[in-house]
Amino acid sequence: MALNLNNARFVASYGTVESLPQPTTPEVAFVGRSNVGKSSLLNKLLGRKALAKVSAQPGKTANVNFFEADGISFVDLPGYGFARVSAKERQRWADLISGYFSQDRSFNLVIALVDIRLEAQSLDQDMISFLKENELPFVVALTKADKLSRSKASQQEALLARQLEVDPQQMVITSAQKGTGIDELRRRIQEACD
Ligand SMILES: Nc1nc2c(ncn2[C@@H]2O[C@H](COP(=O)(O)OP(=O)(O)OP(=O)(O)O)[C@@H](O)[C@H]2O)c(=O)[nH]1
Ligand SMILES: [Mg+2]
Repeated sequence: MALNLNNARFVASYGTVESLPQPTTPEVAFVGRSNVGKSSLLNKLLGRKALAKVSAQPGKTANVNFFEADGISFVDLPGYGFARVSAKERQRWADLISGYFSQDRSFNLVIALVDIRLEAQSLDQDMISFLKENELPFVVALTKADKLSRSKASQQEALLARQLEVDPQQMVITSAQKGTGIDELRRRIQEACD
């Protein structure tokens, strides 16, 4: 049956690893640097403008936020990297992200977001290495493609595939603004959660 993400709802926000709920559904998690577009892409996938909070200021998502649609949990994680928050807060986020992934959960798909405009950043490289080492199923969503021409976007895709050592088949060019790549991501989610 086709995935039906039309009845998405916010479940809850968790600020500590201990408070995370027991996994009862397949999970699709969103990871990536602060400001890369995690919450925006999640909203676009779920067809809702403001389900997850979006901000031009890096560091908007400070907790692990769970959403639910069609029996799948969508997990919006805080960004890592350059958000201007205290070292203590940054550590709390890092603990949340690694704590989430160290639990015994149903990791059906991780959507790893990378800004299509930049060269691979060391934090992106670390994230991809982490996903590979832990054998987590993942797809790389290259974000904000509306900011590049189509030819430049495919050039960047090839470059980032090389730099991150990811098969281009495992990458999807996306734009939360224009809807590029959303159908493709929905297909990947459906496959991963079947
Ligand atoms: N042009 C363009 N801007 C985007 C796109 N996706 C997100 N943005 C913008 O990028 C900024 C950050 O978006 P968020 O979705 O809040 O990013 P995030 O990764 O959730 O950020 P944190 O929660 O801070 O880690 C916002 O100003 C968005 O409007 C896109 O596809 N195209
Ligand atoms: Mg966010």
